[in-house]
Amino acid sequence: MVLNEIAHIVKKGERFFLASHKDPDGDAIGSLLALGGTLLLAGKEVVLFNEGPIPDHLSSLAGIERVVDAVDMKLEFDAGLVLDCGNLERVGTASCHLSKIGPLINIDHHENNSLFGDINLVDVQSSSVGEIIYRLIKLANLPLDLTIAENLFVALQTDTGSFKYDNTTSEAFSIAGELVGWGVNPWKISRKVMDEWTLEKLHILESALKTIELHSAGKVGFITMAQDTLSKADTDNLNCERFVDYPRCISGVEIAVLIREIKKGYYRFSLRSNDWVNVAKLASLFGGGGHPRAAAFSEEGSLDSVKQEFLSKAKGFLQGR
Ligand SMILES: [Mn+2]
Repeated sequence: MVLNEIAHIVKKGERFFLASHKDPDGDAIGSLLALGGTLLLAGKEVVLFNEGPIPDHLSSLAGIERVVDAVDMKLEFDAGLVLDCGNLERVGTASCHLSKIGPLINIDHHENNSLFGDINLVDVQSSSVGEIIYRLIKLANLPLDLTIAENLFVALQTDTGSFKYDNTTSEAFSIAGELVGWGVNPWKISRKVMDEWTLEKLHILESALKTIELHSAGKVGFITMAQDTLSKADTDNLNCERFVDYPRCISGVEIAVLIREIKKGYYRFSLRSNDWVNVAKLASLFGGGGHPRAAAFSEEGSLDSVKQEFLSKAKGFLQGR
């Protein structure tokens, strides 16, 4: 079993390079810090890489100061571990350096993972990479403390939308329960990483809500954050990703889309589905990817043209219902 093989490598080795995807979410940072934390506690050396930018809501997690965004090419490692990345490019600038580290271990749960590692542990049944890291810690008998438990909890809580998305399995609940047993306070973590907003962010939401529009007989809902309407908002740091939940909750909507204008004529689409559409497959038509119920891609053009193109491709996924 692959997890056994990885457990053996992390037990035996001394120096590890760990990385997770750029534009990180709670799973990318929580898993990175948790695996880094347990290996440090076991007396090993680690480099924790994330290209960033680290959003505000993740910037106070324990151990975040160890995360670097540049690589020292002279260092040598016993293994490289890449977390929560569907392909090696998701790591960003460190990807070419990482490809020279052997063995390269790919730990992920995205269904369109390109299996870029020498060892690939891609478990699409896992709610989060944090869940897989928890199993690795148990199997390898690595140390666990409250800080590591909190970082794992962040990974599970954010990737399951506070334990309500349909990736929330009994296994996810049972691991979360064990982490609470280690002293994790779910409300404290929730306030820290999910449910503590600034007044400024609420005002941005107020403007964004006015952009909601329905298409395809009410099955597609858009919420748009264009630069001219929301120009002052530092949308990355404010973590507006969850604004997509507002069109998603409208009765009859199957595909909800948050469209963010990253720069003039360049849009990031965050997709969610409620019931039957596999948005990972839909996003892959635009060179993106993700999970069946949550995916993303980027597209260039005018706002009208990118919306029209999306709606025409989405049509095929909505038929038959
Ligand atoms: Mn994840």
